[in-house]
Amino acid sequence: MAVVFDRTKGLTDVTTHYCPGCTHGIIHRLVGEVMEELGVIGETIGVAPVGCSVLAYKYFNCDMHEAAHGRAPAVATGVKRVHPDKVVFTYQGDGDLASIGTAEIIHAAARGEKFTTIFVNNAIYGMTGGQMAPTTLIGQKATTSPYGREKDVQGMPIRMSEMLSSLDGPVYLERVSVHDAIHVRKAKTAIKKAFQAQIEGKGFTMIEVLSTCPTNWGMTAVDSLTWLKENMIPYYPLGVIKDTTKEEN
Ligand SMILES: Cc1ncc(C[n+]2csc(CCOP(=O)(O)OP(=O)(O)O)c2C)c(N)n1
Repeated sequence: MAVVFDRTKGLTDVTTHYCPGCTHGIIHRLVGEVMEELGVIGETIGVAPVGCSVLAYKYFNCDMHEAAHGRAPAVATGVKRVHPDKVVFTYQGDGDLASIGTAEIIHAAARGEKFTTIFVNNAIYGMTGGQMAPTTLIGQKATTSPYGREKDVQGMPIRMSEMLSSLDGPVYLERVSVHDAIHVRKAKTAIKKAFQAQIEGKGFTMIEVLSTCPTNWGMTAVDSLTWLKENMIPYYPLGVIKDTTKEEN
């Protein structure tokens, strides 16, 4: 019988701990497929964050390094500088990257560190029980904003990709989504392009992936995909935010 779909060799043969409907699994698969298609599984070192994807080191079939909360870009900086021939990526949630780790990502991007960040923006702190993140939308309920986020109280959500695009260091920043099949394919294309840019020795690359958290959003898996599309994309527009990969180094 013909094999029409197989698990990527970029992932280990381990059942993940993610909640039903969580999109971390899809994003893991895309990163795994990209590593496999580029033939770099054995050449890649990933840095796992603190957050729901804290156990990512068990799921990716490449070498992995754990980092303290928000510090993955600092760890990746050290790893990439010691091993400039390796493909290095960080995998970070919005609490990790846009809150406790804001300084690390800004300075790594500003320095143009030559690694790739996969930024999983699900607009909430998932692991710790649904607290407000810097990316939580206005009106969105969280355990620390039970009446919904208010502009005058918590300020406006941060668009990290746009913020980083003001720096000279990043060479490629794109925001993608995984709420339907077409966008999942586009997300993979973007992740592949970022890895390729890194392999070509270009500077900092980041793919922001709009994601769901059905458990902490209090929705079914299907409703959360619709909520993402109708609420997150208008505030976090999809597309290339910065791309200088075709310019000379
Ligand atoms: C230094 C430190 N501060 C706070 C925490 C608690 N903590 C663990 S995960 C997390 C937020 C995770 O949210 P996010 O990065 O958005 O990832 P998600 O769980 O949604 O995938 C926090 C605040 C911690 N582990 N370490």
